[in-house]
Amino acid sequence: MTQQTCILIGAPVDSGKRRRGCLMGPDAYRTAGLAEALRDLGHGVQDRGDVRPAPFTPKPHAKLHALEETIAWTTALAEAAEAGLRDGLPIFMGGDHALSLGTVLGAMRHSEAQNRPLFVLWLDAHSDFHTPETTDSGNLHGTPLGYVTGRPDFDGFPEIPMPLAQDNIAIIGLRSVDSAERAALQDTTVQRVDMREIDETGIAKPLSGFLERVARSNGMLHVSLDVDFLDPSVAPAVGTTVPGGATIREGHLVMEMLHDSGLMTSLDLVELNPFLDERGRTAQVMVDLAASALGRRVFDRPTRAF
Ligand code: 5AB
Ligand code: MN
Ligand code: MN
Ligand code: MN
Repeated sequence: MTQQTCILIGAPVDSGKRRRGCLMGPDAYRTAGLAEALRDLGHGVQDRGDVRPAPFTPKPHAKLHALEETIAWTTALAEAAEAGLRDGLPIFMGGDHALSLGTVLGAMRHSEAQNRPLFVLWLDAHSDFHTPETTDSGNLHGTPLGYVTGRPDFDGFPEIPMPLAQDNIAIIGLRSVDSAERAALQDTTVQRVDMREIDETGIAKPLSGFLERVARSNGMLHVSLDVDFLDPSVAPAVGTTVPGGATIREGHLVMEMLHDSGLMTSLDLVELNPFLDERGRTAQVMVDLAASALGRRVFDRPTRAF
């Protein structure tokens, strides 16, 4: 197995929505033994501690929640992501999904510098494709894919260098998409895999199609794992539960296929709210999934083509 240098980066972002608690995520991952699990697999592990937002002045806004704070996080996390990618495989311990406004931006800058295309795998019940104009809730954790694809109205956010190509995005696990997001996504080539498709064909088929495209383009691959990708019965510690999610087995299969592919270059673990957890079980599930993505196996078996 290829040894990696895993760079753990705490991103205690709690500004992407109104319900509080995701700021405790990084310490929950530390407590659940993320670093130890990765070291046991033979990887080098560096915990860089928690990122802080750039300085900001909060302003009241009619609709958007904590806009200035979220912009400040985006600025700081994009830099942390770029630096982390230069040194190894960054794993962002969230924090709500607004953190990906920054981490994907940093990955875009890095891939541009490397002259390699960036691909993004979004494992989520939601499509997170809103703009600050289309969101009804005003919660910016529902906007990162809108931002990085260059959708309008992200005033005050760092400039997007070159929008992420729609062809380079797959969203897997969908079961809650707002009508404005649905309408916007319909006009795109973003690969959208909902729970029905997963039930009908299995999760491996659409994922392997996507991974083949990444491999063919010699792409870099950023994976963003939202806790609510999983069914709430196995991952209860999340504010936005939606029934009918991925099983533990589907989650592990995805992670094992990512490992077999050797393609993943950065990983977000987002939306864990330890305040809502039951004796740390969701934190533990997320640590186990991260370990699978970095090579944990029950038995060694010949690596299949993905
Ligand atoms: B998450 C909703 N679409 O915009 C909205 O958890 C939910 O990062 C967004 O996927 C969920 O508020 C954001 C209703
Ligand atoms: Mn999300
Ligand atoms: Mn979600
Ligand atoms: Mn959520």
